[in-house]
Amino acid sequence: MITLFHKPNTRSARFVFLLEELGAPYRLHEVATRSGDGSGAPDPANPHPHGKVPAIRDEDDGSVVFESPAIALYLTDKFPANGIGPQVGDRQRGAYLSWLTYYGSVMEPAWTMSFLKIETPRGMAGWAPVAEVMDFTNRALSAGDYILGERFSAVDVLIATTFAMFMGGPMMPKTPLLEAYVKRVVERPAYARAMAKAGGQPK
Ligand SMILES: N[C@@H](CCC(=O)N[C@@H](CS)C(=O)NCC(=O)O)C(=O)O
Repeated sequence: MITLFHKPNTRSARFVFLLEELGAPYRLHEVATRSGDGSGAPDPANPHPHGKVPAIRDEDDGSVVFESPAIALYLTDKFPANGIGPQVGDRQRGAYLSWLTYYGSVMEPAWTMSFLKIETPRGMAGWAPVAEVMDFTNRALSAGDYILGERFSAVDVLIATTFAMFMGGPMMPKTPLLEAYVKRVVERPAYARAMAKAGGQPK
């Protein structure tokens, strides 16, 4: 049994989507967090070190996992049956790990810098400018329906749900390719089930 520490309309909603895709046994533990306007406070019941969501606890052994790429990897390794996360020995494992990490370490900082209108210091920052990130992503999606080609994976759960929210703004120009990609992902039955349970789309 997986406990997902969750708050509606946040990044944790996409883990309801992933858990639904995986057919994993889970329960939601709704917690309070700080909000962007400075209101709210971390919930002492939330095991995330910074009081953020998502975090999960695996009730089988008490393991706590935080940070979205780590949670995605943990869950797809633990529940491998439907192939949403390429396993060790799969030729796509390397690409899977790279994209999960790229999402957290490159895409998110690039989008945040772009939102804040701060230029990425080349040669110093560990990520790349948003235009390069979007170019790379568009090129990946030109080769197949999903980031890993023809195979839907947990990488798409992270990336497509982000595009669903922000595409069309200056940091994520809308392209027919990205629009079709988002539609393909959010039309999955697990997404509708998850949004009904999560109390709102990821933000
Ligand atoms: N790097 C974290 C980010 C998590 C995060 O910032 N979550 C937001 C909600 S979308 C949050 O909990 N904010 C409350 C806070 O910053 O205290 C991840 O990808 O899991």
